Amino acid sequence: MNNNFPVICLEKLHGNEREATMARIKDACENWGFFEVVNHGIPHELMDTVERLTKDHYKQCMEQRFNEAVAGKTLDKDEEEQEIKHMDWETTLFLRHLPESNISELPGLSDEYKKVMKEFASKLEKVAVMFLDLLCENLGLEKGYLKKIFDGSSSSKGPNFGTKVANYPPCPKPEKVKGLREHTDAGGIILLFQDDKVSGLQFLKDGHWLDVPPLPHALVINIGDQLEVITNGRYKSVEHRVIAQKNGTRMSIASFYNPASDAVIYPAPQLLVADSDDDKKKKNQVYPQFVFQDYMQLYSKLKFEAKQPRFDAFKASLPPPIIPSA
Ligand SMILES: O=C(O)CCC(=O)C(=O)O
Ligand SMILES: [Fe+2]
Repeated sequence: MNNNFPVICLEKLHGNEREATMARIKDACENWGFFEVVNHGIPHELMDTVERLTKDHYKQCMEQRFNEAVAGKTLDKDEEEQEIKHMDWETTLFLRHLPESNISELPGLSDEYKKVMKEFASKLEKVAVMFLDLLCENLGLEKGYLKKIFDGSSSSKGPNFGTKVANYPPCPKPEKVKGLREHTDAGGIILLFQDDKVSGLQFLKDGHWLDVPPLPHALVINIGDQLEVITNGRYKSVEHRVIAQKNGTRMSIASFYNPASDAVIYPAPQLLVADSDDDKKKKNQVYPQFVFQDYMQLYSKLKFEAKQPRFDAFKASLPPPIIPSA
């Protein structure tokens, strides 16, 4: 099933295979919504250190708490064989990088871990910003178009960028609880450094759940709801979930490069029908216009629901969108 899962070597963007590589990125964005990139420029040694320190932190600060607070209680208490739908079998730690870092204020992290995560985040930020321009190129949007939307207004604090460090502990009854329930990601572009041995991440393609194969030192990239709106549905944010595993703890470090809180999100006029007739353009605009922080407020309540009602809520609550002329 997974034989064709896109794995793209970014080094080839610098040589005579650039065109073919751009075409692979286009196919991955249009037809998969999930893909892996290798040779992305982030040093493997740095990734190895991130992995080692993340696993150390989990062992020291998270594992016991999870076992006491969650593991022992939830599964044993409920003798019925029904799936538990109100929780996820994971431990999480959230780091914010932009608009300003909160890493130095977080308790329980060693100075070395803080320093390494800051360095990793600054490298991931560069990859995310580079990707926004690669997407522009593939979409026929001018260079910088997406970044400018993500930057927000002139008085804005700029894009939001954060990392969710998760560990999915082994689960004795994976049929009863998900590592992480099915959802799409709210934001822009997501870069994930996942465990190279313990799998579990799946995404939906053509009605089937497919595994995202573990691949050492790769970054998994996926598209969030905001890029679906801006591309007027040309790229889709794809449903994904994590299956809890009986054996092994799975590390996952997901970094979310999102628009500024005050960014106005709307389909790029260039991606609506190339027709001078304004009525036709409006008809072709299947996504609404909204302010990113309003979307996030709704998402925080409806993360595990289908995305369409979220988009519809903005269609219903706002006056007809203003479509700037192309
Ligand atoms: O842990 C993973 O592999 C995915 C995490 C994820 O989808 C999320 O946090 O939104
Ligand atoms: Fe996600």
